[in-house]
Amino acid sequence: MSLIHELESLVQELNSGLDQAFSLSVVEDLRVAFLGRKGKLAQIMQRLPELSPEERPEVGKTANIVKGKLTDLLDECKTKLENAAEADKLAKFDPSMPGRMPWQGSLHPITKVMTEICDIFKGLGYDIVTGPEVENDFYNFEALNLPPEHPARDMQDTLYVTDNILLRTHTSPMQARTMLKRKPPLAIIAPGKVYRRDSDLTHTPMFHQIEGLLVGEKVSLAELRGTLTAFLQEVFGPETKVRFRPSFFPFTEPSVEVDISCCMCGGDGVVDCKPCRVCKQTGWVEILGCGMVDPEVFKKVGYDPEKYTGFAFGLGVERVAMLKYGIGDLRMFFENDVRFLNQFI
Ligand code: 2NL
Repeated sequence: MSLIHELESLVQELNSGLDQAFSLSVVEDLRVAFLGRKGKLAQIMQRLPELSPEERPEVGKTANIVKGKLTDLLDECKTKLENAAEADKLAKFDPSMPGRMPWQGSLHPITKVMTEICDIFKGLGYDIVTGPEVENDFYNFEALNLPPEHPARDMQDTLYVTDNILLRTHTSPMQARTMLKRKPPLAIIAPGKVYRRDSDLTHTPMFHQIEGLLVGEKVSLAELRGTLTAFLQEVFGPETKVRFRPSFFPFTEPSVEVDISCCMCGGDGVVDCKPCRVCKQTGWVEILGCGMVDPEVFKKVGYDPEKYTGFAFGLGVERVAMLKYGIGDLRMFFENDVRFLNQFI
């Protein structure tokens, strides 16, 4: 068989090879077998020296044409297979399938309760004020009628940075700051983190507090009672009973502690025939402290105690969240176990 004939028969041979090629890797194997360095075309061309110089140009020309045809055949088959694969993928794609849900974050239960409480007071016309967690002695103690000998100032209870600088032990410094800046009437809510040297089953060195202050002319204990009753029934439900007991705080006179009917047992003291663990069978749980602002506090911030009266209150956010959601262990809030947190999405 002449070389020209052999060259031309390569086209037919590749064609029948490609008829059986159902994958791109087979097409690639054929490309190597026909056009590779040691492929069929190259092997035929190695025999060119066997020919006379007159015959060589004709064979060379045929070889180029055949090479072009082989390349075209291979490319064509490759494109066909690629298109088929794409069409197959599209046929399998189901646009009606639901998309993958993105992971969703959610607010921490403490943040939720803080926001809820702030929103209730916003609705009553209070302004929200926030400020530094690192405070000085004056705003945290002195302005609030806590004299230097007061036990709360003890190193045992307060985290000091220096003699005069400390981590605030309550959010009242913000109320002192606001009173020094603004004149009455005013109604403010101070939410935030507070710090105390305390760590056991029911205390963490950092916790969250919300304090409220309302100052004006002829503000009375009756208004304090009405405001807090409305607030507590909003948070714990309209059936909640509210009880006021005399107490003591250095910055209020008179001072009051407030109990609500136990939201676990509804005030019965018994759940499922067992003694209620939340209220210890008393039917009541303590929820906040409050009182009429002590005239000494007004004097410290330059308000005339003859002209102005006011009420103030403070509550622990963790405690509200525990009662509201029936959480028995304070540490749950700080462990950040997603199985716990997922319940508040
Ligand atoms: C509690 C009790 C309370 C206040 C906080 C306050 C602030 C100013 C003036 C007067 Cl600037 N009082 N705050 C008053 C009574 C009670 O907190 O048990 N908190 C967790």
